[in-house]
Amino acid sequence: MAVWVFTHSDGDGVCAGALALAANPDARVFFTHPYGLLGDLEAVRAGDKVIICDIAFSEDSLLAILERFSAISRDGELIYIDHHPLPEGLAVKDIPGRIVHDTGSSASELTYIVFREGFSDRMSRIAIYGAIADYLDDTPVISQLLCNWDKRTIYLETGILVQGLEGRKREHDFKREVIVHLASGQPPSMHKRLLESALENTRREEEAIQMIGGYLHVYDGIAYVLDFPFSLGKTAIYARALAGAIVGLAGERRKGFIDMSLRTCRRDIDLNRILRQITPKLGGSGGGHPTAAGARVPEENFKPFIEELNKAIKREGMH
Ligand SMILES: [Mn+2]
Repeated sequence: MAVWVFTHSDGDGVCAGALALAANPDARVFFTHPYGLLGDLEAVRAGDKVIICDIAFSEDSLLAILERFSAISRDGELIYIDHHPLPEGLAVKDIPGRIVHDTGSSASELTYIVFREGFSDRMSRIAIYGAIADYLDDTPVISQLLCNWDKRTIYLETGILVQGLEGRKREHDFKREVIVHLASGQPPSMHKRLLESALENTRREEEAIQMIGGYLHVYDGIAYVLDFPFSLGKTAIYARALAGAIVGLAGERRKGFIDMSLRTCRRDIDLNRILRQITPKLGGSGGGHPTAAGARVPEENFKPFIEELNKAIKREGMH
């Protein structure tokens, strides 16, 4: 019987994966994403134990994924830990397996709660790093865990982790190494390559901040930047801030589509819900969290997409 950990490759996913690995030292760790999960689960054999962290359900393969979950938990064990909003109409009780789901907490916090009994006290900081990485450290559990640490050191370590992972999208071996490092109880700063990568990326970010203004487009409440060679999420944050817009968007052309990240600071706007509504009509897909989300639409539908998005944020913002 094999143990598998499938997790997301961002800061929260890496911390959740490290906690799952610390609790299951024989597990093989793989990185995946909502659209890759179904295919990646093909490697699982009857009787295996599968732990999935920080991977949302993708609407287009939902039924097939639920069937796969059912087969895995029937023959072996399946633990699904996530905090992305569920697709409309799907409830936790409809998902086969052991489901730990809460949109108010990071996947790292939830993974920590699942496995906490076997952990030494020092493992709690991994849950805190992951929570901060997803801007979800303001929860009762994380606040309680933070009491045992110096917040300033924890923030430095989280910064090194997040900045060090930045821009290394497909470097799965490097990220697996970071997971093994964290699972062993060591902090991010003790990993030399991660630390160097963090410093390098932070220098690049400073340069990017100086240059984004030259790429900025504004359409009413939306500030957007296309094909700017930097992190989409961060570019979306700075584009919004520079323009004083409601929503910031950064996109890149890929195989006839625009892949994008969107950010807002407005709590009365739910980007996840808006994107799930408007992108299918434009031949795309989208979703994520209320204030931080992603989407993709065919290149030729980008302008109509911006118009629809603007109408939707204007409507929501009136409440
Ligand atoms: Mn997450």
